[in-house]
Amino acid sequence: MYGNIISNTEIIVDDDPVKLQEFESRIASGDKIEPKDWMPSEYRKQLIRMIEQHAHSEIIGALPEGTWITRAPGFRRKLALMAKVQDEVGHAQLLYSAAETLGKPREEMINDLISGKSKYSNVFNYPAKTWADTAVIGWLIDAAAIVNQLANAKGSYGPYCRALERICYEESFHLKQGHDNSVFLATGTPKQREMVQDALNRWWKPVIHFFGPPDSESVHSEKLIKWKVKMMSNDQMRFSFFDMYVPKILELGLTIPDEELKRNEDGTWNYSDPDWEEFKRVIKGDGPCNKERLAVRRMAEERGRWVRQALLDKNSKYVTPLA
Ligand code: FAQ
Repeated sequence: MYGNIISNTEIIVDDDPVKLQEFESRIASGDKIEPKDWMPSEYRKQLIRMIEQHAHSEIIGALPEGTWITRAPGFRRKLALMAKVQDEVGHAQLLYSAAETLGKPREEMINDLISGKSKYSNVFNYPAKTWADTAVIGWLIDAAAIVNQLANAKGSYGPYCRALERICYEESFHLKQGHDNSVFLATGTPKQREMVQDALNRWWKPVIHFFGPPDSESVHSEKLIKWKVKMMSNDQMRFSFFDMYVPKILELGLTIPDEELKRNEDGTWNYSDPDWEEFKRVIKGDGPCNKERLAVRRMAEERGRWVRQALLDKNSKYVTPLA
């Protein structure tokens, strides 16, 4: 038996070499792979890992900004932030559905998140200390996410690409909301400028980490790029982000907290060591907010259990029969 799922997520690693070759030719010719198509077990496993981590990142990503909804200055900003946070949770729904097409049940994914088994993006383990942090998250984290997602939306797995395409439309609005808030603060009073500069100083390193370790240390990139799951390497994404956003940050009169940041003639960038040891600690669960984030998620799971049970119970007084 080759490359079949033998339980929900346990996978036999041998793959039929003939089928593997056909699969790789389809990918090379630009075909999309769909859930019922044959795929190597490693492709399935890697997609589950990546899409699931992405889904967790969206749901946990709602938390740092979510704490600012009640404190956002003015009703219009509260409304915009509430809509943005709601969108992020919606993205998690789309992504969990895409991951489910590969055979891993949603409940198992959620359990792996709250037990700490699954990873999610490093950036959401830092606190949003002031209103300016929400501006910088909305602008630069969403921008970083768009660089990644626009590229991967052209990848090989149909359900993930379609989810990413829709997500990118919404993230583009988020980016405008974050940019608008950042411009407002950067062109405001000296105190407001100081707030947004402080926030940029706090978020710069986590944003650099966001794209993953340098290519020389990336574990999965080679095969993911070969199978068109990742359409750019970690460094290519990071450099593309620098190309687009460094000029925009400087345009606002802000200072980037890295004196060594410089574009080279070949399109690569020099930047100071952003403390990759910190990155490793944070993604292993030892960042400033990891415990708090998972505790909130665990509480939400526990508090929502009665709703899920009521929906599954056909005789429940909470469920109106459809017919
Ligand atoms: N954080 O071999 P590589 C958003 C791990 S959505 C945590 O290079 P890969 C929207 C990696 O998992 C944000 N862990 O990995 C929003 C692996 O560990 P493993 C999320 C990271 O997969 C905005 C190990 O390091 N986006 O922001 C990170 O080839 C605002 C080795 O690394 C996605 O998930 C990290 N940053 O490349 C929401 C996009 N980087 O699993 C609210 C999809 C690496 O072996 C507010 N994912 N690791 O234990 C990807 O494109 C890729 O997974 C990368 C990493 C590029 C993130």
